[in-house]
Amino acid sequence: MESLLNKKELSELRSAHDRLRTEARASGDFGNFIDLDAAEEGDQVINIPQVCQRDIAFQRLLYHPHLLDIVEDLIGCNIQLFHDHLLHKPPEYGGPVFWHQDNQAWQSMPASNISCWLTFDDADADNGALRYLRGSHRLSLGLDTEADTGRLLEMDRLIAAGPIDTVDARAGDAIFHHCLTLHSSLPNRSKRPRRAHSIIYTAPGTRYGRIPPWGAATNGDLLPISFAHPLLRSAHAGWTPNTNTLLPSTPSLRTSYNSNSPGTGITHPTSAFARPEEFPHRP
Ligand SMILES: O=C(O)CCC(=O)C(=O)O
Repeated sequence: MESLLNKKELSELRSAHDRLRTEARASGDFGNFIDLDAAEEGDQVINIPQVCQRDIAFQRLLYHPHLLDIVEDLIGCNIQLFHDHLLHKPPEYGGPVFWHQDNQAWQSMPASNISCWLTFDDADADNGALRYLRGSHRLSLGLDTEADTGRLLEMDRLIAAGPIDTVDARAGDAIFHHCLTLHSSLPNRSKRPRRAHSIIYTAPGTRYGRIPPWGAATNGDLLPISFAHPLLRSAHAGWTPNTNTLLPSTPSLRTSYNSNSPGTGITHPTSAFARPEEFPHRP
């Protein structure tokens, strides 16, 4: 969707993005989404989870009416936050994100989660645009992966067959994708940043093979409504959204999204490959 954000919203979100990245660098608590196979030394895709609990601008964004209207068309009028996260490809050192299917990690049942990827800078083939395998949300791709790489079996064959769409987006645009859609992103070799953010929505009542975004693995549990996973829109009479008070932080905020240590959960297929400590922090 073009121009989902206006100039004021964009400027507020850019400032919040910059502030949270500065803080994350200082604390060292951030993830790195890069594809190690394709990355060059120093490559980074900075990832910070649950920014909606770290800055009121990101919390308000969850309730953006245009955004929720689109999500309502896609998954219905009861909408719960699965999680959100900030994604940043620094100029020249922004690495690629490998092809993956989000639901490989979440195993949501029914598989209906929707991601809204918003960019705060123009994104194109030079600075890390997203790529999609057209129609892949309709493929019955299994969840079996290669033991050593974590990549989905069959994925490489499907991608080679295409067609692949590289989606250019202007600052303030939003792209929506289904949790079964195969997607990846190009490296940022330009001198421009690629500041982005993703919100993942779910319908209350969905069950998960793995609890998001940082709990232990589950066995088909529901996702309780909580500070970290609030209801964003509801058909229930009298329900009102919380757009003015920052939700209390939860212990999960101390954990990088990329962590794959026991008990913290892996929440994104790319996260298993993240080892930020191996990468120097470049200016
Ligand atoms: O921002 C990127 O480059 C990757 C985003 C992604 O994989 C996602 O939002 O699921």
